[in-house]
Formats: sequence, structure tokens, C-alpha cells
Amino acid sequence: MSEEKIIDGLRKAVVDYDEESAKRLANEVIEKGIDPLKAIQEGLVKGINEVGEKFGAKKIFLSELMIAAEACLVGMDLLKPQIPLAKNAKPVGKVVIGTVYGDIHFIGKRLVAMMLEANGFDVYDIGEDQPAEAFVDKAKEVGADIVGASALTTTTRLEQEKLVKAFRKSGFKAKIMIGGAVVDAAWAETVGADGYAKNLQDAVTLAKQLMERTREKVI
Ligand code: B12
Repeated sequence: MSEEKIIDGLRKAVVDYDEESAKRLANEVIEKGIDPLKAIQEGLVKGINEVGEKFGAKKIFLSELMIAAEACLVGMDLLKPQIPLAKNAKPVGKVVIGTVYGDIHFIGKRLVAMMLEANGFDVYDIGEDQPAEAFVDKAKEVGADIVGASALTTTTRLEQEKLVKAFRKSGFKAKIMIGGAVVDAAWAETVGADGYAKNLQDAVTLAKQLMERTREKVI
């Protein structure tokens, strides 16, 4: 099977709620040496976004969305370890990342964490449904340079505002970046975050820019 067919097969596996095919095709990606990141982004993520649109348009039920997410995760868990990590002697910076309180979505957050790791950052993923205080505590514990908060619903994105306030109150100086399907640059500005990124590439660029800004302050 060609690379295109395999990658499109991954997209289709998610759209068809077909965990078995997701597993089989992810293994084929590995065997054939296909770029795992390309397979995740152009296959699995494309698929879950298609399913999300159908769910948003009330064409499918939550139960269906859940099995599609399972198929996506099965593939992602197989492909993630195949992404080469940057071999820097010194980490580029320390990032604490999590999904905000009340929100259980983690696919995008996990991918962002993985990409940052692949680019030499030390990443501490505190998981999902995490209150602002948990981000502050972990950031203090590890001496984080950057804190990343993911929110996928219009209700839970309000937690990103609480998070910024909690950091200001704690006095701990870390740059805060936010992301998630329902937020944008304007929201980042509204809540007083230091930046927003809409996808994996932008998240890495933003994290590097925030590190520059951290260094400028020190000098
Ligand atoms: C998969 C999914 C689920 C899965 C989650 C599985 C999991 N373990 O993560 C399940 C089925 C469990 C689920 C549940 C729910 N979901 Co849901 N879900 C989705 C779906 C289809 C895809 C999300 C996803 O993983 N996308 C793929 C990843 C790669 O994209 P991403 O998360 O956006 O991340 C990218 C960027 O946003 C960015 N990014 C993300 N995080 C961060 C963080 C930082 C720091 C940075 C810099 C960047 C960044 O980079 C990522 C890579 O490009 C979306 C639709 C959509 N298109 O977003 C709906 C969606 C988010 N869900 C929605 C809803 C309503 C729910 C439920 C409330 C449904 C319900 N009635 O119970 C529950 C939530 C319960 C809760 N308390 O959280 C709505 C939200 C609507 C809204 N405006 O509020 C959406 C938009 C669907 C819709 N169209 O209606 N969901």
C-alpha cells in the first residue's frame, strides 16, 4: 500500500470508528518508515476533526465521538514513541502543560507536549481536569519557564483566565501559553496570557519565542 493510502487509511479508520484498522495501519507506518508525525497530523488528527464536525452538526452521538477518539488514541499511542527526540545536552526550557479544570480532552495537549519534547524541551504533563493551583504547584516544583494550558470547550476556557490570575497572584514568573479548539489569539489577549498557538508547529515556535523573552528579561 502507498504512503498516501496508509495515511488516508488512518483518517478513515478514525472516521469509521475502526480501532483495529487504526492499529494495523499505525504499525504499517512504523514498518515502512513513514514519517510518524505526518501520519498523526494528516491521518489521525484529520479524521478526529472530521468526526468533531459531524458531532458539532449533530449528525452523530457522543458515544460515536468517543469510539472515534479511541481509534485516534490507539494509533497515536503507537506512533508517538517513533518521533525522534532532540538530543540536547541542556534542555531548551521547562514546560508544564495540562488541560484545564472541568475539561477532559487531552489529544491535542498530548501532541503539543510530544512536539515540545521532540524539540528539546523538558515537559511535565500534569494531565487533564487540572485546577489552576495544580499548574502553579507543578511550575514552582520544577522551576518551569513556560506553562501551557489546553481548553476545548467554551465553558472550560474560562479556566485559562483563572490560571493566569492564579500565576499573577502566586508571584511565580512563568510565561503562559494557551491553546485548544475554542480559543484564539484574541482570547489569549483577553485573559492576559503570553501567547496562543493554533497547531503543533506554531506551539513549538511560540514556546521558543517565549524562551527568548524569558532570557531578555534576565539580561
Ligand atoms: C475527541 C473529542 C472528544 C473526546 C476526547 C477524547 C480525549 N481523551 O481527548 C470525548 C469523546 C471524550 C469528548 C468529550 C466531550 N466533548 Co469533545 N470533542 C472532541 C473533538 C472531536 C476533537 C478534539 C481533538 O482531540 N482534536 C484533535 C486535536 C489534535 O486538536 P486540538 O485538541 O484542538 O489541539 C490542537 C490545537 O488546538 C492546539 N492545542 C491544543 N491544546 C493546546 C495547548 C497549548 C498550550 C497550545 C499552545 C496549543 C494547544 O494544538 C493541537 C495540535 O494542533 C472536538 C472537535 C474539534 N474539532 O475540536 C470535540 C469538542 C471539543 N467537544 C465538544 C464537547 C461539547 C464535548 C463534551 C462536553 C460532550 C458532552 N456532551 O459530554 C465532552 C467534554 C466533557 C468534558 N468535561 O471535558 C465540543 C466543544 C464545543 C464548545 N464550543 O464548547 C467540540 C468542539 C465538538 C463540537 N463541535 O461540538 N470530546
